[in-house]
Amino acid sequence: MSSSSSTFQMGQLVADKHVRYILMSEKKESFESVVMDHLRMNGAYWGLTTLDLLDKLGSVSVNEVVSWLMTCQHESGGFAGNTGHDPHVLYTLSAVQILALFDKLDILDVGKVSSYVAGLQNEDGSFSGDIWGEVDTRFSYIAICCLSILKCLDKINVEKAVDYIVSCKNLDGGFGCTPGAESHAGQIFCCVGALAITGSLHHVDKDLLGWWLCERQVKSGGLNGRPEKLPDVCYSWWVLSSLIMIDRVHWIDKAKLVKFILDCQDLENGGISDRPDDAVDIFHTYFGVAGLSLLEYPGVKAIDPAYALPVDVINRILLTK
Ligand code: GRG
Repeated sequence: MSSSSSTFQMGQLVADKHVRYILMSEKKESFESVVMDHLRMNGAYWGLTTLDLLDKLGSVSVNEVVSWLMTCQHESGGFAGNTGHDPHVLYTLSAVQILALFDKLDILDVGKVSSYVAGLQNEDGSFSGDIWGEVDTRFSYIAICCLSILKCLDKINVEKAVDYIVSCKNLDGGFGCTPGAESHAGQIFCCVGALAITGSLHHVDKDLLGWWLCERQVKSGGLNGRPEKLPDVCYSWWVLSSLIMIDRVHWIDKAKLVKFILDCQDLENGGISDRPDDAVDIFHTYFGVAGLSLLEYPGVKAIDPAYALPVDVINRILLTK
C-alpha cells in the first residue's frame, strides 16, 4: 500500500526506491513474479525501460536478460511472453524494445522477426495478434512500431494499414479497437502512434481529438481512459503521449497531473499504483515514470511518445543506417 499522506517528503519522485522495487520484483518468489509469469517479456520491458529513464539500466546484467529473452523466440520468428509459451506480437514488440534499450538488435535475425510480424497483416490492412487471428488496432501499432525499429516497414502494405486505422476513427475524433468500437485512450495511443510513425497524422482531427483527450483530466489531476471512468496512472501515458503527438499537450493542467502521479507512489517501499493508496505494480510504475518523463520531470530521461522508448535510444536507431 502506498503511504502518500504523510511523514514522508511530499511532491518528490522517490527514484532510488522505485529502482530497488523494480530490481526486487525480479526475485522469483514474489507474488508479482508468479502472476506475471506468462507475460514476463512485457514486465521486463516495463521494468527495464523505467530503469533506463532513471539512468539505472547499468544495474542489470545485459547477458542474463538477453540470453533469457532469446529462449522465448520461436521458429516462426515471433517471441513468447516467457520460455515455453506461445508467440504473439505483444511480446515480440517488447523483445525488440528490450534489445533496442541494450543496443543489442544485431543479435536478431531481422528477416525472420520481420517476416513473422508482416505475416500477421490481413487483406483489409488490419493485423492479427497471432495465429489465432484476433484483430485489434493495438496489433496495428505494434506491427508498425516493431517494423519501424527493425527498418522493415517495406514488408507490409503501409497504405492499407493506415486505411484500416482510419476506419476505426469515431465521430468524437477518437479511435477504437475495431471499426465502430468505442473510443478509448489506450486505443487512441495505438492509432495516433501508428499514424505518427508512418507520417500519416493528417488523418487526425487534432482539435476534436485534443478536446476529447483533455476532457480525460478529472478533479484530482489524474486522467481517465474514457468518460465517467476513474483516473488511473497508466492514462498519464496513453493520453499524454497522444496529446503530445497531436501538439495539444498544453490543453491539460500538467502540474496537477504531476501531483497525481507522485501521490500514487509507495514512498516507503517504492513502486507506483493506479490511484493513491492502492497496491503498486510494475505496469503502473512504468507508466507513472514514463508520464513524468513526458511532463519533463527533473532527473527523468526524455521518452519518445510514439515509440515508448527513451529518446536517445530511438535517435541511436533511427539516425543510423
Ligand atoms: C509499447 C506502450 C506500448 C504499448 C504497446 C499493448 C499496447 C501496445 C497498447 C495497449 C493500449 C491499451 C488498450 C491500453 C489500455 C489498458 C487498460 C488500462 C485497459 C483497461 O480498460 P478498462 O475498460 O478500464 O478495464 P477503464 O479505465 O476504461 O475502466
